[in-house]
Amino acid sequence: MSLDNKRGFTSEDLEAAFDQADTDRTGTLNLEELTALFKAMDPDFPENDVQAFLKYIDLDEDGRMSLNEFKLLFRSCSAEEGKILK
Ligand SMILES: [Ca+2]
Repeated sequence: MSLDNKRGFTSEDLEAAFDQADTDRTGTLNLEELTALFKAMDPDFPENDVQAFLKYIDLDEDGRMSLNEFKLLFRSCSAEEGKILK
């Protein structure tokens, strides 16, 4: 996967992170779980941004992030950052 050499997020890393964030074991991340995940990575991460992320990536609009949506989020992030950095 092309992701590996960019940010160091492998598919397995993302699955592990997702798994850890899914504290109630529903297989999806709700806003609360997502907020906790982002805060764990960056304590100053604005909650509004978490909401915006969720809205952006939540294609089926059920208010939860699936593992696939989660992976898409990190993929689109690193792709965009790659563009900006170049
Ligand atoms: Ca959950």
